[in-house]
Amino acid sequence: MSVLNPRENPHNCLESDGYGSSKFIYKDLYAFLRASESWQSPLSTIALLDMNAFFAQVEQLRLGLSIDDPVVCVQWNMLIAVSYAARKYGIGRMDTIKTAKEKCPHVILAHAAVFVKGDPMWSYLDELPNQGLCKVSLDPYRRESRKIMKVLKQSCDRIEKASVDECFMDLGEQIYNELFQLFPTLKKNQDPNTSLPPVPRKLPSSLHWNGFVYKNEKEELKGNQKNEFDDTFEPFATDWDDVCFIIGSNLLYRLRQDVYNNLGYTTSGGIANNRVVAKLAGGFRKPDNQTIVRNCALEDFLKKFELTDMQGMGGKIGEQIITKLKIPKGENSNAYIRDNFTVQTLEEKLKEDKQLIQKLYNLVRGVNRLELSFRIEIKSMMSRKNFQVKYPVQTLGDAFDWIKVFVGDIISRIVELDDENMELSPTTALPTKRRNVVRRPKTISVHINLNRKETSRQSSVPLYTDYEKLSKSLESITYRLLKEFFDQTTSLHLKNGGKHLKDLDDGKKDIKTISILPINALSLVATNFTKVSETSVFKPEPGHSNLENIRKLFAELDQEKRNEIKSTEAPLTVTQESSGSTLKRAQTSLIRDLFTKFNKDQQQTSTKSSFKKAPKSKLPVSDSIPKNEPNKSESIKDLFIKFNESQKRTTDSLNTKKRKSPSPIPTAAKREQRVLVLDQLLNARNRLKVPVTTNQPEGKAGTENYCSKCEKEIDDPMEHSDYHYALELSKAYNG
Ligand code: DCP
Ligand code: CA
Ligand code: CA
Repeated sequence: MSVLNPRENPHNCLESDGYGSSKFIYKDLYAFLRASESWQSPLSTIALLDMNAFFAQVEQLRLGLSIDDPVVCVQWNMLIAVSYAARKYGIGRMDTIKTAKEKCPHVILAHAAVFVKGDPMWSYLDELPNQGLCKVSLDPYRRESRKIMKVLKQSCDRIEKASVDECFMDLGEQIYNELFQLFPTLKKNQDPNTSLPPVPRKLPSSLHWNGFVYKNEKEELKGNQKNEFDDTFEPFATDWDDVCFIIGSNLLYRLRQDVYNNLGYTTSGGIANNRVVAKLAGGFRKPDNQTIVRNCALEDFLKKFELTDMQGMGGKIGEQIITKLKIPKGENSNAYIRDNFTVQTLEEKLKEDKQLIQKLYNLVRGVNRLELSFRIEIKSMMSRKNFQVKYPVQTLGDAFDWIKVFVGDIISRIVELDDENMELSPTTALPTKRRNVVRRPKTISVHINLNRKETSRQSSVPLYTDYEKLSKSLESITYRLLKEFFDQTTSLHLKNGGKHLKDLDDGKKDIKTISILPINALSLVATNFTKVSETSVFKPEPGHSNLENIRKLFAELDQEKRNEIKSTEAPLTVTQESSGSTLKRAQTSLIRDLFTKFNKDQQQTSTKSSFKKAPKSKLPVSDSIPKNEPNKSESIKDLFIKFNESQKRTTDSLNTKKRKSPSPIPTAAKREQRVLVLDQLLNARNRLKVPVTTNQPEGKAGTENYCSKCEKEIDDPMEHSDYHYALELSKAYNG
């Protein structure tokens, strides 16, 4: 069922097929209680959730656009994600910017964020970035992906992140709990081998299928064949597996609603007894819908797909099997193999290993129970750039500029890794021993592609938990490796009269200007990840401020854009419902500074927060700011996040010239919300503010420049107060 346009459930009760006995036993239900057994149960209920046109949706929301705007996410001149609104014009991923514009002249092109050569922080550029001087950053999408996972983890802890935009969930445990609540005929503590009672004739009135229930052929023949996509089909529950799927379909729908209500993303979902079919089901009705493949429809559903669509059978391997088995053209490969081969005849024809034969035999029957993996095993991280002839990398400085980008890229992935390992949610799926663990690469290697030949140099790296120390250390080690490499190759000597680096480095000349033969590509690989220590990453380290980077990070708040906001919106006047004051420039700049500090924390320590459940609304949570004063439980972090979101959206939407619909809510209301949040922030700051001049020891009275907390003289009371504020904030933020 659609999250955007839900339909009312009929009020009549769903009926089961009769009073027949169940083919399941209590053991099948008890298996739900253990993650290691749940997926193996004949009742197993696995869901797949996949984001619709993911990167395009991220860009659509970032730019404050509506779901009806034809947004496409672009990388250079390629389309990497196409919104469903743009798909209506026939635009697909194979289009280029040019062909997309031909199909839809008002298509909205949103280029992915990029690292600009020399800058370790990614940013969104206002114009199409220069491929020679930029490298795409996928960090914004990974961040959104993490947010989505956090929302989902609040309700389901058996979750496997399968890619940046999809995950599998084992719904067994929640189904188990609901089953025993809803069906008094089910008794706990029964002998595991006892049969389950029959499914009651009338199901509890709360139970209805949610989504598109795939019909098997018999049902198809009975019903109206023309309506293949019949969303109102509510089949009988013939046994407990159907009941599990009914409950599962409601759980999945609620999860999809959570994602939409909290973050604004639409999704598609699938449910089946195993992950392979759940994945196929997830892609069956897109966007904003979900498909349920009951066990009685499994084989018929697979006829909609070919062998090569099945997990592990894509590409050559599937095609080879089809050829070897001589499957006639026009026949459905899954059905043909199922109907014409036994394990033995498959062995004879294919002569492949036994494991593959058994896998194939099961796959075409939709029997492929595979475990979900809840662990995050990072083996390596790579950041790479192929250089264009027009923008050669021909000095040590050029190479160093790209190293900075690679290190920035890898650090943001390490932040993400920490975030996942430090996930402190009580329902976290990570085994306890893997929680609170910081993992760092022990080895770094730089790969230099020179004259189309790839050479690498590697070194061990110190295991810093602190991001800034790690980043500086990665930069300097990689730079050293590069210098060593060039010093040992003719690349540098040829360009510098046969001289070595030590001859060229006379202390006068910046050695970064030293020429090298142009390199084709450069990459940095972090490997050998190892556990470092406990929660040290989250300790605030005010002494290691990284203001320069933060300023860059907030390039979006640059003067030009501020002016733009001011000219469009200033002054930020609070409307009647709020306090009635006008925000002074100083206040906004103070907030901005605090915000910068906050974001530094956020950037450096990442987040271990969980999302608050938003009021059920069609708007993303960031736009749904309550109109009353913040209560005590509303953390400063939340206020900052709201401010961040509202600020970002306005700034971004102001910079989107091509937008059709400005944002999901009117600008005036949004402005008012932002001002309200700013006020709340100011109040919050006042609550935390440190008394800088009180309780001075004797002799210090009257001095403004004394901090009682630190018991020392300070230079700038305002800044110092902000330093304490940042500490408090960090405490509040880190719990
Ligand atoms: N992606 C990419 N290049 C590809 C495939 C995908 O950059 N060749 C990125 C962009 C997609 C995201 O991964 O938005 C998720 O990929 P999907 O295959 O799930 O496709 P979408 O989410 O874009 O669309 P759909 O709604 O069909 O799932
Ligand atoms: Ca997707
Ligand atoms: Ca996907």
